[in-house]
Amino acid sequence: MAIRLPLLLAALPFLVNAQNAIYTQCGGNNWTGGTTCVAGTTCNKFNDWYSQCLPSAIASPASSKPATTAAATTKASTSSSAPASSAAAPSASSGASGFHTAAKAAGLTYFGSATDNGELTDATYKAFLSDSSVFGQITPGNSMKWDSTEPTQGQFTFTKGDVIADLAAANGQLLRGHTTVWHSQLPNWVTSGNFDNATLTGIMTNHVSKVIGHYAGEVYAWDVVNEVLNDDGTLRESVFFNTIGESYIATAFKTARAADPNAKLYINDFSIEGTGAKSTAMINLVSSLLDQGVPVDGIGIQAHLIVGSVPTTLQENWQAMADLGVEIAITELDIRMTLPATDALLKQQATDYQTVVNACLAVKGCVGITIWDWTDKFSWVPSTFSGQGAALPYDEKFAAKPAVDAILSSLGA
Ligand code: 9MR
Repeated sequence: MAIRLPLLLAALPFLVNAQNAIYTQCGGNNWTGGTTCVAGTTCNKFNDWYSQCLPSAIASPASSKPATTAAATTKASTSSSAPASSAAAPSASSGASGFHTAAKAAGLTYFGSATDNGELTDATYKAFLSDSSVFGQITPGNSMKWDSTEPTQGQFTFTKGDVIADLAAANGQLLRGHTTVWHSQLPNWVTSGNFDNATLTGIMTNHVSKVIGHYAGEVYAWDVVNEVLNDDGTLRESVFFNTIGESYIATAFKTARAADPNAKLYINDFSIEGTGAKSTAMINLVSSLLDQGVPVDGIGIQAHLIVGSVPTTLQENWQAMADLGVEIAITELDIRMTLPATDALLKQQATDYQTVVNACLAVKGCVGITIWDWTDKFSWVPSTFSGQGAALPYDEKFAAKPAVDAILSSLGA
């Protein structure tokens, strides 16, 4: 599978003519372009708003899939109801669009995507995000953060967060809450208030209570605290740590549990993908919290990765985390590259996405994977890392990259 797509991509220059090229749009509501795909490809309907020219081998019904298609890595642990092998693409379209369906069949709870309010004005984007065979879970990228929900002390605004929550409900998707206590995207009144310990503890618990309470019953899992560790494994200095001390973490979790007893409560961080000082510190921190009876249900691994530099110790590291008895989730996956995106980089990216998916499938307790949005059109990467981008499985024009097929292959689709 990994070989077939690059070969097709390499053949691209010879295939292009008046017909639609591979991986370009070929239909959908309001689409005025051509609807005929080049030889070797078939126009596949993703949803009412988007059809795309895909390799005919992918588009074919399950029975005609090439024997070389990778079989599912059956979820190591999980329930006996997980199929032992790939439930291969049941229709022409799902073979190209069914991340979540494939993830479920492979034993995960969900495959999801981050999103953001402004992006939802793009009808094609919104329609694909809303396809619950593709994404069974969504995360608001910004609209449940402190600066959005309590920009002025004591005045809570849930308008934007509610849009995402309502969308998840309408689509039948799980919702991840992100995030209540974080050093970043805090309003000035929090960071510059010079509050004493008791006052800031009250402010923090009120915030956690109000926000998680507002969404009680709607959120599958909350990133209760985000990025509390430094890269060397020490606790990050923040207004919360500096004023309250380490206990702010336990207090936030206890408050979250009281606000929504049914939500999974996560500690979320970056650079804890592979083994190392920060991962060890995370394991020690969660172990200590659990020993104290603090209600931590999961560790969120952000996974903002770099093409060609994915750690080799993912599975070992995630298993060590899961061995604590908590869930593991890949919460913000993207794999960036130095632009321009070449065939070689896209091929490596596909392999790297597979490495992440395979590691999650192999670890008992790894319940789901969320990509940090699905299209490069709305990726945070280019504005943060100059000269880098192309980090997501779909490009800025919504065309599938090799990573799409690679992810599906790892998931057994
Ligand atoms: O995707 C988010 C982007 O739109 C914001 O500008 C940015 C501001 O901090 O936050 C991004 O999301 C971050 C997430 O909340 C926490 N982990 C890192 C993510 C990427 O920066």
